[in-house]
Amino acid sequence: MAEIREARVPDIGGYSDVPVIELLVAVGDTVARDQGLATLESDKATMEVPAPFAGVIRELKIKVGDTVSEGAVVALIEVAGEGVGAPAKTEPAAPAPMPGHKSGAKPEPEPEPKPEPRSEPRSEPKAEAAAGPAQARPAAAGEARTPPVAFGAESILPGEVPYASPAVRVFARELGVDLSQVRGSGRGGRIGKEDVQAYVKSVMSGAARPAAAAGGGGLDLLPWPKVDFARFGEIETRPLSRIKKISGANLARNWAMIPHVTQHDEADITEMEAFRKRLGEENKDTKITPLVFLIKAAVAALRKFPQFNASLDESGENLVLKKYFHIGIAVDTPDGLVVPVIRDCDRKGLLELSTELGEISKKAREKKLGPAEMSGGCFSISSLGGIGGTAFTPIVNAPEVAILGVSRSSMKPVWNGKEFVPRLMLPLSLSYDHRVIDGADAARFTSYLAQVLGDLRRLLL
Ligand code: CAO
Repeated sequence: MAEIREARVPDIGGYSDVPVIELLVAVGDTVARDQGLATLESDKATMEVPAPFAGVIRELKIKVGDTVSEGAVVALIEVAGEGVGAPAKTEPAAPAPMPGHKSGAKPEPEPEPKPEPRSEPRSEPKAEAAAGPAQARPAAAGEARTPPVAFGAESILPGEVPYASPAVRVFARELGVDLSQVRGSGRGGRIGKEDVQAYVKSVMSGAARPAAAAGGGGLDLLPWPKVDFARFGEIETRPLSRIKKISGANLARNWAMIPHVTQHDEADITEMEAFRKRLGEENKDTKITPLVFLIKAAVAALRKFPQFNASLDESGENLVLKKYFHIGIAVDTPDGLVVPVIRDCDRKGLLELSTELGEISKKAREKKLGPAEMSGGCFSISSLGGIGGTAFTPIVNAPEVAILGVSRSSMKPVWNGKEFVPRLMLPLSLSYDHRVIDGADAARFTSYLAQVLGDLRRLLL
């Protein structure tokens, strides 16, 4: 006899008003017990609401964009089975906890499932959850508890990428796909089912090679050291900010996947600085820093060396050359590094760029940048010149192929052929993807940059 029962959001570890980002089923679908019904995403974790019992989805009570808390009804499921009570009666299923979260003292018909062992690098759903609809079985009487869904904030920690929902992980595991090899096309690099499918297709067509098959490929790194720091003294543990988690995951990938080399150089900006000061006096309402001159000089160098204004495509076999000049600027915020993009820098003057730079820096620090304002960059500049230092090695912001690091200018004695003269020298550090750019080209690029900064008339050429 059929019975309509409510599937509710289980204990999600104290989170409330968590956005629904994905519905994993539709009305009329047959679902297995434990199968994902919807994906929730808080600022710290992605969680999947599992079906507490097998059956047919009769009604969905939530939609993408809603926010939900523990106990919210997600769907009405028609459960077929014996002894499940009166037909068409609506009966809530007791929400059970996610792993690692304590439940109330309700009598449970099944033994408490063990949470995933902490030592596992990535949380994976139970094998049972991988059964899928084909192996759906009717729920037995009293079988209303929700098994754990393995997910937690740690799922997006830099060391724990990739970022994918449990359903996608199950799907990938069924196909034997290592998710760390898959590029996510979703928000924040989230991997969807279609990304896994695209990866499988590219492997089958020979366009991509799994790391393990690449002969000595794969990083095969030691696990992160586990240290009980409290044994050595007093400690305090603070969670990483969301920005740090996301940028950390990107930086780790870029550092691991791009063969980096950094070319160092110096530009004589004595005349440029004199001009900048004059411009500042004439335009007291606008803060004009050396950075806007660097943006213009970078555009000139990108024009002259188009392979720097490029990206490798997904196959890694083609270089996509860009005819536009959108420059990413690394901005230091209290929560971490963000890289807003200033568009069409070739068409903007120093004053317009200064105004825009001020606006995006302010927006970045107020956490008001939208994803569109941080995408589409061709080349990035990371300036630590306002702070100090003589050189550093910035990490290329993939899929760009180069990034310019700028340190603090200082007066130096420079030999002019007859004598040492005091000149204001600006340190430049260009990191580049050596798969695309040769060392000689990098040296030409920084030399040209230095020439342009040394004599701004070259911008007119
Ligand atoms: N040499 C000497 N002085 C410099 C300089 C340089 N290379 N670059 C900037 N300055 C001066 C500026 O002229 C300004 O001087 P005044 O206060 O006298 O006007 C002062 O330093 C502060 O500049 P600023 O940092 O506020 O402005 P900016 O345009 O140079 O940079 C921004 C803007 C947003 C890029 C910067 O504030 C920032 O966030 N930098 C950090 C980027 C970062 O974290 N990179 C690391 C990434 S890798 O982890």
